[in-house]
Amino acid sequence: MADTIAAVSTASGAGAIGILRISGPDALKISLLHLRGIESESNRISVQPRHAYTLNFVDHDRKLDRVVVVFFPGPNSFTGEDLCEIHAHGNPILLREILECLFRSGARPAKQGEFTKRAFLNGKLDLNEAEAIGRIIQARSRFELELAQKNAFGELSRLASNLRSQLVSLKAECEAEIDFSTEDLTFESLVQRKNRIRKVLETCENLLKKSGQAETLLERSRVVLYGEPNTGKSSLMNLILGRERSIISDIPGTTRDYVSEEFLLAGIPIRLTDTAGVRETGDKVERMGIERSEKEFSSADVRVFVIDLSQEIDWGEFARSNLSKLNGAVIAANKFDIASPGWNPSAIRNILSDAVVCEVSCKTRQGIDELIREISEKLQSLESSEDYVLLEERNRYHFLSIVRSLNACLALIGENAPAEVYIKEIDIALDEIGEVNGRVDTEEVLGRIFSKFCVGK
Ligand SMILES: Nc1nc2c(ncn2[C@@H]2O[C@H](COP(=O)(O)OP(=O)(O)O)[C@@H](O)[C@H]2O)c(=O)[nH]1
Ligand SMILES: [Mg+2]
Repeated sequence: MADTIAAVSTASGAGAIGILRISGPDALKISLLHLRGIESESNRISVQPRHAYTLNFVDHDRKLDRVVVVFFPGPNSFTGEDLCEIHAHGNPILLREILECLFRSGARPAKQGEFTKRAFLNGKLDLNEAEAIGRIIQARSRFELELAQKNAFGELSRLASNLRSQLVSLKAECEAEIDFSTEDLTFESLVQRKNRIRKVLETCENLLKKSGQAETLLERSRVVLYGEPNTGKSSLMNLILGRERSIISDIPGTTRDYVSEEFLLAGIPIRLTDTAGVRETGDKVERMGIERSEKEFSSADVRVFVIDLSQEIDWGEFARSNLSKLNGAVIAANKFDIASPGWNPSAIRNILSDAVVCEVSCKTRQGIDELIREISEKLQSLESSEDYVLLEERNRYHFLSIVRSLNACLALIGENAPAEVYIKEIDIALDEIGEVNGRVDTEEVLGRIFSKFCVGK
């Protein structure tokens, strides 16, 4: 029989409210030892499930707080056990005192992820959903959150169940052949069998590929500002960042190495980089800086090419030297406030028909919001979560094993091996897909998964 655990479930630090959870067979009994105001007329305690009670929380006779208490009897609770939620004021010292009272009355401190682990053990969640909760709590970007939400709502589990039933019917078919067949399989049905194996194989390979791409996207996206000296790259850096980071000067060649800052742009974690202005120079240090700028720019996720509209630009020459760099970049046409009279955005659109050109002025701030919007749209198009599924390390391992055994299976069929032999590979694949949906029973694996959670989750 499980014991009763308790922890503060809201984030540490001060907040309007802080919530404690107590889960286990004595959750209600222990809570009631400290709650006053719930006695009915006959002095017998009757607590309605899922009803919010406003009560006093006491330590013996000392009143600690006015709290809201909700009781969720098992199995209809998050953990599947009797669970009590105490909503107190969110002062960490107060929450600690309430928690100490619960410990003194028989609860024990919950370990990391123990509430979610109990939910899993009681069949309230499968392992993918439990892992997804961990990611929802810790997601650092909207993209990561969306990926985690998909898994929390069972997308991966459904996919695994579907693959599992395909493998089960493949296995049944092979078994029937082993048990009953007096003659060999026809050529057509063997081709069909191979195709069905290939289909499962491709789904798994695709999943691994998509997950790999999602992992890359979870890294900070890199936005790089690039252009000739004095075009206003450092001014733009500071404006987008919202504070003075780069040195701005009318002396060309001021920024000699790139300068980076990490922050959230429209909810997306990025690293914004201001680079050394690109020009012909005899200065060795400046040349090194320019080489680094070129490298940063060519490998950026979103490239912002800054031009200075106050200069007369020979667009033919400009196109010849920069076409490959302009392709796919956001063009920040800066110093719009002092643009030369000949300026017209069509000058760029004639060179590059689908160019994204933003007329901006760092001096008047005109166009800056549109520029930021263009950059974040580019970032979002990188991160359309629809196309991606995220596999936690554990599942990546299982899907890799499935790919390995199904490839082995196909190779065996190719060598005319009998069904008795290659059915073993299908068995391995079936075991692995079972693990994806959480047929995990070793304490060690569970410990590893839930230890990534924080206490109270
Ligand atoms: N009039 C005007 N001047 C600007 C604008 N943006 C930057 N500058 C000026 O242009 C000079 C070079 O700016 P800076 O940001 O250091 O350019 P960088 O060399 O590309 O980093 C500075 O004197 C800025 O004040 C703008 O939009 N309008
Ligand atoms: Mg600069």
